[in-house]
Amino acid sequence: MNRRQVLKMGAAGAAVALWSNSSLVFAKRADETADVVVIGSGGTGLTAAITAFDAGAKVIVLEKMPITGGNTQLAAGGMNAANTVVQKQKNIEDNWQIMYDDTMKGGKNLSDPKLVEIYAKSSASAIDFLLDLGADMTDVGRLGGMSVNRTHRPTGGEAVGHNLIHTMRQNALKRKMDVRTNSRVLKILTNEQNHITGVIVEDSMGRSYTINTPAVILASGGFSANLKRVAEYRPEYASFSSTNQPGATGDGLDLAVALGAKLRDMEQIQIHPTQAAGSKILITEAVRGNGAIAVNREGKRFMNEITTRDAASAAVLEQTGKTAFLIFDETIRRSLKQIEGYFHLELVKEGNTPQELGVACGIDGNTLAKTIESYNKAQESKNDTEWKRPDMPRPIKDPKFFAIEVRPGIHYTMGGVVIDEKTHVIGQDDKPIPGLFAGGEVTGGVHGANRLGGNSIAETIIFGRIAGQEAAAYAKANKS
Ligand code: MEZ
Repeated sequence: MNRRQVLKMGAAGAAVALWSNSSLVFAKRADETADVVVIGSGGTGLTAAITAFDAGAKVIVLEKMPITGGNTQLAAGGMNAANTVVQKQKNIEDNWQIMYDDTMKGGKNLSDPKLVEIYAKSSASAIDFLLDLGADMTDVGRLGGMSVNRTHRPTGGEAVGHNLIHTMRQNALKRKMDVRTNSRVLKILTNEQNHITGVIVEDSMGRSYTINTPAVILASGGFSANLKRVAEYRPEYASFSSTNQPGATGDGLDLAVALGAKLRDMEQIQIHPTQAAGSKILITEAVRGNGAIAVNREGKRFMNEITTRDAASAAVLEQTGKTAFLIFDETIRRSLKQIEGYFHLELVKEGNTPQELGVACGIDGNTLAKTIESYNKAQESKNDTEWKRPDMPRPIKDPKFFAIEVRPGIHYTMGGVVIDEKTHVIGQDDKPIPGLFAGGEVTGGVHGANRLGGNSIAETIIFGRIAGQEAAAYAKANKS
């Protein structure tokens, strides 16, 4: 390496490089300061960062992975919100109380009612916030366990996560915000009173440095990609694979626990019923929401396809081979752009008729044809006497016919650090740890024993905003 290369590296990495006796010595990077440090750059982290920045705080976002976006960038289904401007335009009647009831019921009443109330009441303004940032939330559908259409997503079937993360990255760029990838937080620092004083960070070249800050927002996500940790809480899931991005390992939980944070509901781990068999690809619940049915190897339906995830996963696991086939047609295919991705990944089998499709899947074609015919009758009469599916938006009769084989996969960790209504992280002494805030999947309490599809994106935005506001105000009051 010559001197010019070294200097270039130093500039690119903001490092302090010294040239001594022909050998390269990197000094420890100089300490820095911020009002608010955000750990994680998924939906919660970027929302919190933008909110704190707009409230006047100097913010640094630290992301351990090489790209921003976390699990949010993979989110496909949509974001739940009640009584929104978009629902009103579409004459959909909804209110926070129904969303609250659906969420509590979906979570088997294990959720923290205070958090769920804030969540449901703040959801409409979270949609306004996203529309103001430039996100597309103008289509509304329904996912499992909801009694009203309230899943907001881009019109035309673009995946919600791609749209949101792209919008947030653009907003961060526009504001010239300090967002650092390949930056892992090794430790959160506190003083004798356990007040936050800073973080120690490791950069992409293995150098550590300190950022002095009075406020830290944990937005580091869950641990569904950490199969060892999952198996510690749920040994029966040891052989499952994960739908998550590889960074979802739960390091943020360790950082918080080291400061005395209290955890809750750690054994509540969600299995998503439809991961493509033999791959890690999540087949979004929106495929069922938009009209697909699920059949078993015998060619028969075996559940209400839009029931809650725990019930759907349990039903799939009871079928022969512990897998199922999602069945849809050209009209459903056209209703959701993401389905094209499944074709590109060669996950889809097809036939010109239901019989042909059955043969392609190794299931009896005549039985499959009868199942589809009987579903179409139920769809037409809006009465699914067999499985009581409440919402059947489209029949399955527009050739070609398609199938994707699916099995359950580890998707979401409902447990995490305990927070209060202002996103303060609560310690073992049941008091807030001063200066430590958290939102999103690293926290527990919103989803109880089972999260409804579309409720996590909502959580990231709602609690990301609260954390951003609270941390910025705290930093202002505690700068010294
Ligand atoms: O909220 C989710 O996890 C979700 C909607 C996933 C999906 O099936 O697309």
